[in-house]
Amino acid sequence: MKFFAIFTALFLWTLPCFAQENITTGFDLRTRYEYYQNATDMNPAVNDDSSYFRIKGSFWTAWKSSGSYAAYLRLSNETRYYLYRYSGGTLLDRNHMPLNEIFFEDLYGDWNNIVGQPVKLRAGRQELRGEFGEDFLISDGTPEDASRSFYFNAVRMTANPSPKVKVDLLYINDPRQEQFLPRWNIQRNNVTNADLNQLNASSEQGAVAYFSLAPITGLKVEPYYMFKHEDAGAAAYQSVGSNLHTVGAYAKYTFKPFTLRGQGLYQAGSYGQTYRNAYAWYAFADAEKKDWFLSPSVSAGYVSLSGDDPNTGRFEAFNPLFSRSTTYSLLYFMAFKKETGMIGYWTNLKMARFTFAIEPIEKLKVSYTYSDLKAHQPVASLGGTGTDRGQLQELRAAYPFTKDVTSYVIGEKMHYGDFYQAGAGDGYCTRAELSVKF
Ligand SMILES: [Ca+2]
Ligand SMILES: [Ca+2]
Ligand SMILES: [Ca+2]
Repeated sequence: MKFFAIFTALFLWTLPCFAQENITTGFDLRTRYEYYQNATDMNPAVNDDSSYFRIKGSFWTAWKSSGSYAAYLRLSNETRYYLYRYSGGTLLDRNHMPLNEIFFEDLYGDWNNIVGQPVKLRAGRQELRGEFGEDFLISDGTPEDASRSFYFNAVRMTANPSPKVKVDLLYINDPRQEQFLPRWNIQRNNVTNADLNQLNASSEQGAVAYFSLAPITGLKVEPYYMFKHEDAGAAAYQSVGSNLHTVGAYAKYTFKPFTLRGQGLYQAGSYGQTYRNAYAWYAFADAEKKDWFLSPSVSAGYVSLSGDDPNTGRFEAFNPLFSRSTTYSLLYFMAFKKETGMIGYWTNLKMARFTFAIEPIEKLKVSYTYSDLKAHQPVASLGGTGTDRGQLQELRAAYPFTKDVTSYVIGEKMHYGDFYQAGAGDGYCTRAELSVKF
């Protein structure tokens, strides 16, 4: 509650400036159809399939003073209409549309040009997606609700001492369930009364120092330090408390038509009573020729995330920090629940990845991605004999009708390898989305 009190105070503090008010409002509608087959149990003999629509509506209002202050509020609801949903062979929902809660997706205040300096403060519930190093470590502050929301409860100070230097300092507080702001029409389990909108595996806090440097034309270098605390009480990889330090850097170098980009990091800290250390790195090369027939582009790269060696007392699994997200795959995002206790906990991975994209007609972008996934370490509980996670294929088409009306379709297939039990079969998923901004 202390955190809520602080950002409410900051918000209220900006209100006297309404004398020079400048208010804009809007409504966003996001509609999706999603289908998953054999995505969570890797067993074609057991039904874990689901088919459903997702309808998300958001009302927002933004206020800007003529001086240094601004504020933003966004209220959202996402409701699912299940055609059917199975888990472990049991039908959980059929032709069912439980109206979900209305929640604060964003509520923050800004103080720009603090005392005339190039320093900005943003306090409250806010988005951090797309801001830090290709979302590799910071993208979703609410991983347990997947893509319903992405917000962080955070205080962020950004300093721009020169055009080539930016420094961000962040404090993050993301509880397991909503604690800070009111909700309406809260959904609860009939039997256990548990809140059905869990936000995080367990409550988490973090502190980040992130430096964005542009030393020469075309080059970006972004070193960082991140601290993360995880409470105990979640499943598997977050069952005990953890304090984790991460040091690393992201770099990107563009020399048209090529781009080289990569990231490397080291993690160390505690995991319950044991020591944990881990690493991750990736490197990609991209090329695009906008002026060629069909505007082709290609991307190839490799991702390595350390896994826990079962023969040591230490815990060596890479922790994706605040980015348990669908960056690499909608379908395989689901697979980590069985392995780590949490969806989207990308870890213990060696992945070679290749993407080819074209624009067959103006604005329509079609891409194909092939990924070969392996594990550093076998995981005995999955019942496999090896470290071949499998081969993942993704076909995607995106078409913006206008700036405010956008659409895309994704289809994915995963052929599971010997990292899983014999006869694990294939997994499939589809998503079609239409978004409208009013
Ligand atoms: Ca299945
Ligand atoms: Ca989320
Ligand atoms: Ca170990």
